[in-house]
Amino acid sequence: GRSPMLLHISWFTECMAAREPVKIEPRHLLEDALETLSKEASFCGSDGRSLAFIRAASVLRSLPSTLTTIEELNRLPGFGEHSKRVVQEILEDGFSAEVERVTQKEKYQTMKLFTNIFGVGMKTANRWYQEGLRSLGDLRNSQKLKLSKQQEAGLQHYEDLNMPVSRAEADLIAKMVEEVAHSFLPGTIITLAGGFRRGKLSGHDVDILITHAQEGREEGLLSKVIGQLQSQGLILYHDLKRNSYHDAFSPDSKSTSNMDHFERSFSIFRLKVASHIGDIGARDHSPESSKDWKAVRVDLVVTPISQYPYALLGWTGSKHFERELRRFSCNEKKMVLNSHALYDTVEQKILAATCEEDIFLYLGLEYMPPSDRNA
Ligand code: 8DG
Ligand code: MN
Ligand code: MN
Repeated sequence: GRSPMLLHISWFTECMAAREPVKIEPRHLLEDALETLSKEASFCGSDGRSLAFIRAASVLRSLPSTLTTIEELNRLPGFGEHSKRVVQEILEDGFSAEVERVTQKEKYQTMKLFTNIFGVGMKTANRWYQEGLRSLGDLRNSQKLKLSKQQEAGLQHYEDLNMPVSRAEADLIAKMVEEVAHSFLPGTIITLAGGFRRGKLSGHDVDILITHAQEGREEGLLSKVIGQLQSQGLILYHDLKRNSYHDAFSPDSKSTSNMDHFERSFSIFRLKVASHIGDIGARDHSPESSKDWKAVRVDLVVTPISQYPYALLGWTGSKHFERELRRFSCNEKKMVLNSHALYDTVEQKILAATCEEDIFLYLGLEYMPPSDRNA
């Protein structure tokens, strides 16, 4: 018979095609509850448990309509006992005592606060928590704390960076990048990836792919683009990484690592906004509240055209979709998929692709448009 994953993906495609675009409140409640438990598990170092809750939330998200009875739940894949229990609780009582207990926990609240800082991962957040730090004020006032440049920027722009980025803002930033890129290299192709490519109306950052139809022309472009934007005062933070695929990614490395080897910059842009737009003015009454700009996280990724379809697939997400797809290719197809290539471990060769459709074809899957990848 067909593999569970293949069934899951095709079941998932059908559901996504049928779903309504509007989120219904109870479903939201269920997903949020499962996501809270997933976060809590990851804060405790239980990655397996965390993933189980993510899977369950993802299944709910892909349903065409709201779940109302526990019987419907029993017919769904991907639900463990714990997730079922929590969902049942919410369906019956309107809330889950366990979830409420978690959100009240000081450790949970602090870890959530700290890991929402750009540049702060679980390990750092946990260390700070153990050291007795509890608030952003604690971090800002601490004398002995050694922050990286990235964390400093993350802390400085915390409020802005935790405000959603709108589609209009994302388009504006893509346009800015495109104009500057074209001034250095006409024909540069700029693509908005990430959640916005999946049709989301807002996101936590802007993911931009940069390529050029002529292989190799894209090399060195990013530092020029960043330099130009910086001289215009549009960059608050950047961290340029050189590409490393020449040494690190080769057919015989057979790397299953999810780390990318593209030239890239995880940066913070200074985006001009009309001061009456958004809740900037409403947030407080300090002189800062009249500021006419907003800090926005931007991921810029440069890819040679030969790797572009893989980079596009990898950077469109969602994270959970990518994880499931990579697991599927590995387990069911004995192929290693990452943002650079697809490697057939049986034939021992890299499979070249000219578009995303090629990749789905190699994997024996029906093509899924980006809007179906919101798992
Ligand atoms: P959001 O920003 O609206 O919250 O959602 P998103 O756009 O789906 O999430 P994201 O965190 O911006 O990630 C977008 C995709 O980028 C995700 O599927 C994973 C992919 N990605 C890579 N490499 C890397 C990497 O090194 N870091 C991060 N953060 N994402 C990466 O392929
Ligand atoms: Mn994103
Ligand atoms: Mn991103």
